[in-house]
Amino acid sequence: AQDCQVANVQVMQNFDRSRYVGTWYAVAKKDPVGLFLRDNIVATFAIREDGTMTASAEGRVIILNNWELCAKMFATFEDTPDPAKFKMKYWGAATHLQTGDDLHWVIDTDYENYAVHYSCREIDYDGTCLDGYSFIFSRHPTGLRAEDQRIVTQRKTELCLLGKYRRVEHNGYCQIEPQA
Ligand code: DAO
Repeated sequence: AQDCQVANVQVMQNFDRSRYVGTWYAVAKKDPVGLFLRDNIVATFAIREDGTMTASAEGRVIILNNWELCAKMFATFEDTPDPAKFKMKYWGAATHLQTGDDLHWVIDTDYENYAVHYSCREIDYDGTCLDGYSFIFSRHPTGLRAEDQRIVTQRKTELCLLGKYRRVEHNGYCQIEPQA
C-alpha cells in the first residue's frame, strides 16, 4: 500500500525474532522531531529465556544543548498480535538520556544483510504519520549491498519516506569516547 496510512503499512510477514538477534548497524535514519541518536548507531537484539525480545543500542548523541557523548541505551519489546509489531520501552544507562515508549515495527528483513525499521510516534488527523522515525539497518557497518539497496528503496517509498533519510556515519567515535 502506498496511501501513506499508518494503519496500512505492510510489515514483515512471519517475522522470526530468533533470526533477527545479533548486531545491526544503522546505515541510514529518518529522524523524528527532536532527534536523539545522531550517528555511530549500533543495536544488538537478543531473546530472553521467556521469549521476550530485548535490545541494547549505542550511538552518538548531543544532550543539554551541546554535550556530545555516546549513549548506551536499553530496550524491551512487548509482543502484539502481529509478530513484526512490537511496543518498545527504552531508557538510558545514565541520567539525562532519553526514556520513552515507542512502537517498533519490522518492515522487511532478510535477517542476514538488511532490515527496515519503522516507528510512528504521532498519527495525523488524516491517518498519515505526523512524527516518526525509521532505521535502515545493515549487518555490516560499511553499508548495504547493491541488491539490498534496491529493496530498501522500494520499502522507503512504500513508507512514504523516500528522500527523508540521512546517512548514518560509522567512524569509531563510540569506541574511543567515554560512555554514558
Ligand atoms: O533517535 O531520535 C531518535 C529516536 C530513537 C530513540 C530510541 C532509541 C533507543 C533504543 C533503540 C533500540 C533499538 C533500535
